Amino acid sequence: MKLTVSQGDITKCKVDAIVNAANSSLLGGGGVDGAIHRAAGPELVTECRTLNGCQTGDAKLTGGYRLPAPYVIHTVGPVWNGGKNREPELLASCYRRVLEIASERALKSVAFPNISTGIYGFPKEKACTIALETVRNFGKQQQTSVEHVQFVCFDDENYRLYQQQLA
Ligand code: AR6
Repeated sequence: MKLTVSQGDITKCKVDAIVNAANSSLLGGGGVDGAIHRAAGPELVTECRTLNGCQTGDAKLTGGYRLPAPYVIHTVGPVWNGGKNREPELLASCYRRVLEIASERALKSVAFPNISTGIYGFPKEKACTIALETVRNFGKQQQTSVEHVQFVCFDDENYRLYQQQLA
């Protein structure tokens, strides 16, 4: 499994699935969630309404509609609340569940945003370490169709952290 980092807008990524940092309603919101829903078009929320939401740490797949990516895997990161409410464990679970679902669907390429590090306030450096460790371990331990995982950073701080920690 190859891991790469880039900076930009995840809605432009031509991969098998982009990941959405959603909330438990799966009905849209701000940040990357808002950008994905705007770019995918209204059919996305129509499909999301049939899913009955999603728990923190879990993930669900939909079509990508008007996005270049044919699928979106929506995951719900934890809200940072000091770190003693299982936030690290729940964030790791998001990355694992996405890769499990991608593997079930035989997908080869997945692009992740920096889950929970915006509106949900997870410290960026800790989140970066968890993301890279969890994805690397998954690649080593599980049989998976996923050959390429891209971390798409939006802000400069995350981009710098991912470049440092991946090196
Ligand atoms: N492409 C890639 N990354 C982006 C984009 C984009 N177009 N836009 C923002 N980011 P956030 P969260 C980055 O707040 O913290 C929503 O309202 C951003 O710089 O989108 O998991 C949901 O509905 C940050 O690094 O998600 C939830 O209610 C990262 O994406 C809540 O926000 C995540 O920031 C989820 O909060």
